[in-house]
Amino acid sequence: MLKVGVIGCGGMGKDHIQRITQRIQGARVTAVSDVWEESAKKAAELAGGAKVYASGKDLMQDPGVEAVLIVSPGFAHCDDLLEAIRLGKRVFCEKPLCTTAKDCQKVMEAEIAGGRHLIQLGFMRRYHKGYIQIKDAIATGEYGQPLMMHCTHRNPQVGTNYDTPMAVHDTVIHEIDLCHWLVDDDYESVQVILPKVTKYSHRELKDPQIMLMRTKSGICIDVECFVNCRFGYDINCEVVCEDGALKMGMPMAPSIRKNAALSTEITTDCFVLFKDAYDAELQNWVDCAQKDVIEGPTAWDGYLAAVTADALVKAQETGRIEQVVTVEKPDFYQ
Ligand code: ISE
Repeated sequence: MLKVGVIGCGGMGKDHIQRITQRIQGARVTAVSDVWEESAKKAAELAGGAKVYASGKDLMQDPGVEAVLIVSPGFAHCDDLLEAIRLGKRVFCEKPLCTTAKDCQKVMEAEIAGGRHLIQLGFMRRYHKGYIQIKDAIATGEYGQPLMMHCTHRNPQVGTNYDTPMAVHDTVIHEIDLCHWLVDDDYESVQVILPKVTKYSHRELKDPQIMLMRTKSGICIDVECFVNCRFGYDINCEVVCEDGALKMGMPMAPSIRKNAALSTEITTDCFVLFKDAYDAELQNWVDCAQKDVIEGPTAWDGYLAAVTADALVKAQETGRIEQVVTVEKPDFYQ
């Protein structure tokens, strides 16, 4: 039984605690920490009585914590990640790895210096059946080389604190990771096109946006990001290859004939759409602890996402094509 400490007991932290306690095999939550004591205490109850600590550093000293889940705000990740690496504890870290590319690099370097793969990043969409089917189909070689990808990422609505850069950091960050994983390629350049703004947006948010990404081998990806689309949480992905086009089966719901109409439900909630993916990613992390490997997204993926996101935010401002300049991918992550 893997003994897990959870750092950060907000909504997502509690969600993961319930997941581990109720649905994941082979793990239990033995300790929790949060800057808000009340939050930590409530989370400890959800886990069926875990120890409560005031900080991630204290929690990691507990010998009853073999592995940690970092679910605190992004700005707090770097220090806890470095401490976990120093102590040799396995980590599942929610996105982002760190808030700056420089900090992501520091974490990669520390992990490489330690010589063991310890960090899995929470890009859970890689565990969604629809994307896995597309990746597997590409790998058969039957459809030739991928040339283009068309994605949509639509939310019914967002809060008034959601602004233009958040379309990159909060939303398209998923496609940034997914697309390079699907075609096993890294990014070369990006551009953002800003269409007419919807009446449902506000001054600080340009919505919708079209984000373009070109990979090193020349695959062109377009992502429509529309976070006030009103009609649902609508996620689509099509990979156009030389000998065929692969479109993800979405929505995963029956089409219903009734009252002289044909309809298919679209959920409005990302946690409903990706529930199974969240469960599968954590189960995989727990299972991998037995084998001392990491199969999911790594610190390299976190670094690449951070550099690509920075370039996209710059492109939102300049309207120009911006280069994605990374260090060379270390052998450790090949
Ligand atoms: C949110 O944080 C997510 O991760 C959702 O998948 C995304 O659709 C949404 O825009 C984000 O705010």
